[in-house]
Amino acid sequence: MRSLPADHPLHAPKPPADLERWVDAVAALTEPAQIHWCDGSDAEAAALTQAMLTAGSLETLHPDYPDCYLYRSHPNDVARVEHVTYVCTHDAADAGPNNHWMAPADAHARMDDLFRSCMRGRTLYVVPYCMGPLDSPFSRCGVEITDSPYVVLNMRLMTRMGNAALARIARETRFVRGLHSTGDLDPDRRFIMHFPEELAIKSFGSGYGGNALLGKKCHALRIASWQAREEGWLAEHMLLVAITNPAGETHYVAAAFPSACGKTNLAMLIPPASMPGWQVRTIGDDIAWLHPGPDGRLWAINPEAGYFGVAPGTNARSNRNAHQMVHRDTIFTNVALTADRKPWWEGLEGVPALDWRGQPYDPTVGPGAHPNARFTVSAKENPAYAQEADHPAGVPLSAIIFGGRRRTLAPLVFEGTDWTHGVLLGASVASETTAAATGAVGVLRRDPMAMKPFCGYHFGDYWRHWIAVGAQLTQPPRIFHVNWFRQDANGRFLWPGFGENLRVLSWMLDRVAGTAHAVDTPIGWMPTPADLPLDGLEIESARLEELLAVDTQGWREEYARLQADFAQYGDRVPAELHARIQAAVERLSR
Ligand code: OXD
Ligand code: MN
Repeated sequence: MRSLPADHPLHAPKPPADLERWVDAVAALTEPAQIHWCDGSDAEAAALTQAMLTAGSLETLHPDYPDCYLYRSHPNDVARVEHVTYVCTHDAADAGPNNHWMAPADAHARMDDLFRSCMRGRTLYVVPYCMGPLDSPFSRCGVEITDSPYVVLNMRLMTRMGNAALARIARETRFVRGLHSTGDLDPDRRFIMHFPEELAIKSFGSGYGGNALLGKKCHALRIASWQAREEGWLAEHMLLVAITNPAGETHYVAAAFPSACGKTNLAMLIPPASMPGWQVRTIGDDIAWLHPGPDGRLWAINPEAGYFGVAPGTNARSNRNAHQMVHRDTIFTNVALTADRKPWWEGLEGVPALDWRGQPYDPTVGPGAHPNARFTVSAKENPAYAQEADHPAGVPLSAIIFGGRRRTLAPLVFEGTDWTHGVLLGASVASETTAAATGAVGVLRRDPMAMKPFCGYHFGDYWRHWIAVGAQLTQPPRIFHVNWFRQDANGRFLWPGFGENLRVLSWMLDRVAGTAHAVDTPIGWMPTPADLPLDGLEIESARLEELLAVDTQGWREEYARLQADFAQYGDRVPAELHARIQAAVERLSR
């Protein structure tokens, strides 16, 4: 059944026998017209691109955008679909109330029915990939079988894909099996199933982003979080940055925010002109795998090799690096087009001619670009790309930041008093929902560690595991909570955000160095306005006071809500977290 394309390099590694058997079994079920083993070469990408252009499923853009293409997904298939995303463990309790659950046998039967004959007339692509540097002991491999050339092209940008990954798989033999078909894009026949005990994923009926690029959310978060617990590490929804201060010292920081809360912008932050000598370089913008090191520090790698970033709002002011890097070798999904075929989205100047559906743009009908329109681009195109992203050992973390999008209550920044308190800060993250997932936008929901849609097991066990990992660290990173999104009564943002966020990061790094002052409050350590480096920033002192105030009554109510939210996780919630809430509530009541 296996047929190599004519231009397949002679040095293609021999796949392990169980991979070949799996591909044969999937082919017998799905009945593709042909099978293509992806080698990851430029020639392969060029051929796939050409075939999609000929078929009309990709479009070329203005010559100012060399090797950039536009893809329009089906209008019913524009975001992750959490309501049909399942974790299928033998014991339902292991998936936890934070996941939808189905018994593995039932899930396999349902999915196999959907997959039966679904690739007739299509090509089955075998996509070997490695999450993380090819030579890192922390990296993990997978193979995605898909019938979507768009998925192949995206996986090539987002992961280390092709022969090199296959060679590692042949050596290691253990890999995550991801089976994907766009099916008929019928939303009623769309499911994203995870089988962590089998290291397997089955995704049917969507061709979009996190539903279809199985290396990303499905493998690197849901399956990897399970694997990480078994192996003693953490798979997290975090960006990773290298921050160098004017003295030339570099610190590595990881930050978890819910989807579309500015992780990509923070990962590519441009220091304000009034902070000369600072430099921020990007290691990752979405996912970090964290390992306790033999030196008692926490070491991080970015398992991805590219960015699948939200386009709307990206411009030279909000994210100059991203704006610059999406001018070549980029796949745009669901953006609008100007009359001269330049990609366009809200936040850029001018108006488009065609909206994301390809219809003449009419602002009374809706936005030009879909609010979850994306760019896919290799991380190497980022002018601020950090070479450390390829270090097999990763980078040691000085700080971890949690945050959410909250109009009220959560101050600009506060710090956990120790690792366990930091775990509570992560577990209490809440954020107003965005367009990255289907469903209402702007509703406050609890999103612990920004992992609500991505943790592959019971949150109570997950927090326990976080505490256990911390217990192995003699030099743990400090843990902070931020909120860039506070608004005043008139809906005006209180904090300018973007590059100015470096002021908050600078205070954090001084805390790490032991040189910055903070006040001991019931919710954690907090700077006073005088503690933040604000030279060159014009901001009214009343605003700063509001940003750095602790609303006693509001926090009592918040902790009551948190306890109610924790109640659903029953006695798996670590007693330490209850104790920390209790201590905070007592201090607030004094
Ligand atoms: C993403 C998300 O696409 O979190 O990164 O939704
Ligand atoms: Mn994400």
